[in-house]
Amino acid sequence: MRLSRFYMPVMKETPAEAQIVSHRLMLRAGLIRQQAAGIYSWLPLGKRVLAKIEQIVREEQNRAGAVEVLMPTLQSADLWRESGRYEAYGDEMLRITDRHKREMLYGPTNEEMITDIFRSTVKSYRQLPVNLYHIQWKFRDEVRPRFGVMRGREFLMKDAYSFDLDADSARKSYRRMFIAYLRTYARMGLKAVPMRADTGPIGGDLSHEFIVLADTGESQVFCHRDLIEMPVPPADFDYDGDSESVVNERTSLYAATEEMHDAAAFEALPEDKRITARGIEVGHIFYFGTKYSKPMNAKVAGPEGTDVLVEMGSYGIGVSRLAAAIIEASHDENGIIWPESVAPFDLALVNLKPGDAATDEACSKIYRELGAAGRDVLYDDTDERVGAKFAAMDLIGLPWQVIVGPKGLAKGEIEVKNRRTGERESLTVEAAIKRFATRPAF
Ligand code: 5CA
Repeated sequence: MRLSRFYMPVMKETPAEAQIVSHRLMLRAGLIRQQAAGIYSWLPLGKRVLAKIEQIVREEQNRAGAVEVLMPTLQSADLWRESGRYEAYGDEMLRITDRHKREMLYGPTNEEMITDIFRSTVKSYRQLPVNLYHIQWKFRDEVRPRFGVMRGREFLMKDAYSFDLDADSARKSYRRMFIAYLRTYARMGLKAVPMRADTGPIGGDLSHEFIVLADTGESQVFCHRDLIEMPVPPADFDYDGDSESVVNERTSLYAATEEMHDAAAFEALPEDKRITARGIEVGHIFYFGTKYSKPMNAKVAGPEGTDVLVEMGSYGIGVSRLAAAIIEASHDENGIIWPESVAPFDLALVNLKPGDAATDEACSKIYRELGAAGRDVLYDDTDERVGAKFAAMDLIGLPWQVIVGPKGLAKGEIEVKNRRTGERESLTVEAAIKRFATRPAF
């Protein structure tokens, strides 16, 4: 993409309304724009990041055996009356009446709808287990939407729902998602720690929140230091094999959010292993048994011929929140530093002197060849001042900057800058093309 044709409304000033760094940087780098309290448009750079995050989430869900669907944002109130949550959800639910005076709502979550789909299509235990997920916008009329997309009213969530014949296999489904989550966040460059958590309005007695430690996090959390650096299972992890030891290795170490905190158990840890910190909740998984299948009568014919209520769990990831969480975890005083796996473009190509025949030709070659190799290049071909170009590129935080100027070219060289480390390296045009032509595996 040529910057001269792109739409990237960066701001020099720090927006006054933004209290945390990710919100400030998302506004300044032109990723999002507020439309109403807690409701945002995603501008091109933000949209690209969101798509990258979604894709990682999707790949890891698929790998763990979950199957993608897409349910609507609008739901019928009747379904929620069946589960008893229509009244219970209270003011957080956005209620809508259609022209026929039918009561509808903008979905804050989808347990009821997926249970309805399940009960009308799955009849036998032989069809189990099933895990269906979608990536869809949700609406929760939060009392205090704040920090940009971190706590929005409209936000993008991945929500998966598992159906099993009995508690044992439901716990297996839960562990699959637990492991998929570890991989998902690690691929985005995040260290997310699973912690025992309160189940809130979703319900059930077993749940883990996945927490990224950050000073600006909304939750107070307590955990064992060893959890932070623990390596995650590999891409070829056998989901049909032993998931218990991976999960137990983690759940046997202390980690809890404030609501579930057991001060005595925490104090019993050696002092140098105790971490008390703020955290961002980037995911939450639940096992709630028959909480929805029972009132909604979701049954299958069991092996003995009698009907059995299915055991369920649900598994959420805050997709739009992750864009902000990644920035909280990865930025410096000049702007965002995107991990390569979620960067809106793979690299920036900066032409220091557009109009100069040699720089134009070198840039055009790099742009075309890397484009043909499937890499996403943002080519700054504008007449901006050099200082402004560098400031904008640092602000938007692409992992690499390939800088082409007449002086270097006269010696046959261009410069490659690593945004994270600031390290610079001189290379020939050919060497730079070779370096960036293949997309690394994340
Ligand atoms: N049905 C379950 C799991 S599918 C559920 O709704 N869980 S949840 O309420 O915990 O939400 C899942 C994830 O969505 C959270 O972990 C969080 O990362 C994200 N999330 C929740 N509320 C918001 C919000 N207001 N703004 C941005 N992200 C949010």
